[in-house]
Amino acid sequence: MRIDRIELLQVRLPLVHEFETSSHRKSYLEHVLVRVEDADGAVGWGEVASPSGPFYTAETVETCWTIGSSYLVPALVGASWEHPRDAPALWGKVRGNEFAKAGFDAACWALWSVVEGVPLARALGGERQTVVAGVSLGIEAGVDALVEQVARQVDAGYPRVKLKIAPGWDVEPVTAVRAAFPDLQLHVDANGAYTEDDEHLTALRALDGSGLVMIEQPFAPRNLMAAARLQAVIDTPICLDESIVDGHDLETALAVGACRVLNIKASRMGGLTAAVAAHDVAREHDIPVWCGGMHEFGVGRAANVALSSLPGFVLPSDVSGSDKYYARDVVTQPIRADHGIVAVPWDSPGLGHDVDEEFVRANATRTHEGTA
Ligand code: OSB
Ligand code: MG
Repeated sequence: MRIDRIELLQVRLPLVHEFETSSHRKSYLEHVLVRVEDADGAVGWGEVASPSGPFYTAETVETCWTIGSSYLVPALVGASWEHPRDAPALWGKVRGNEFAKAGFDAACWALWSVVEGVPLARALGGERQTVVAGVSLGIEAGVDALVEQVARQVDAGYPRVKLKIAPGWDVEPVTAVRAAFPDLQLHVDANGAYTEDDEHLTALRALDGSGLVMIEQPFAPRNLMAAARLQAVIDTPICLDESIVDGHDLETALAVGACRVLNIKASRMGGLTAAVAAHDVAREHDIPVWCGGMHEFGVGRAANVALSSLPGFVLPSDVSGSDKYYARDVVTQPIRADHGIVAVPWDSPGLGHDVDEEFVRANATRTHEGTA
């Protein structure tokens, strides 16, 4: 396989509802779409889902644009490869920059599955034709507003709700949501905002009594030992997100007992190839996994749905319908959840969703082209 033309399109879409995490608040997202084309005109799309600012990880849209246009486009365009799992080796000398790489890796998988005539889910080793979606709710102005948001999602049929927490916004909102929804699968995500200070540890240990499915990323990404120490004294499983960027991180986390659940994000790990490998390792260790989200547009969301169809993804994934985030999406059949169930495209080749190129181009804030 050989890609003759690569186009990068930075696209900006407003969020239906502002989203706040422990680090920042956002009202729109700006992702870079990667469009790859072979000599026969077959096309594959990938999405670089980096947040705008360096708060989730070190990358930003700007760094992804620079790395993508200066290093990844030249590494991929005109190169020959057999299978998408071989594509990451083309940019193997580029360190870090996983979000940027992930968009290119996904575009290769999408193109390859189009050319081979197989749905992306099957190309990745997926086995399920539906996946269960959970929703992720940001920090709200107050507890009442949060309970109202949870009620909306429960009414929509989502079986699992994750709440963003931060020091000072933890025990109180979680207790209120738990009181209102005693049987809901509930989990919290701190995005690394806690330390091992007494006050923080007291709050985290208090959450242990709330019947949470997991506590996600309590401590800073590299602080695996803090996660291991907390996991040793609480019953609630700790899930890692930001901490696990490659297979070595996963090996270390498992060895020190830093997590009992893994959030797999292709974006965070440099692509679908790495995500599938992490899934395989987690499965060997009996670690349940689920697919995290980065508020992806339809291209990235469709790839996440395909990934979630692999057998180790046994917990609900953050692949809620795109209508929760965007009034209009970049694909013409937006991803929809029906009572928390999302259909995996199983009969059409590639992503299984057509990209609305006119809409993408109309909303592109900049473009770049590389040809062989
Ligand atoms: O930690 O999962 C996270 C969004 C931006 C940055 C980090 C995270 C998130 C989400 C989004 O929780 C969930 C979704 O896309 O549905
Ligand atoms: Mg997370």
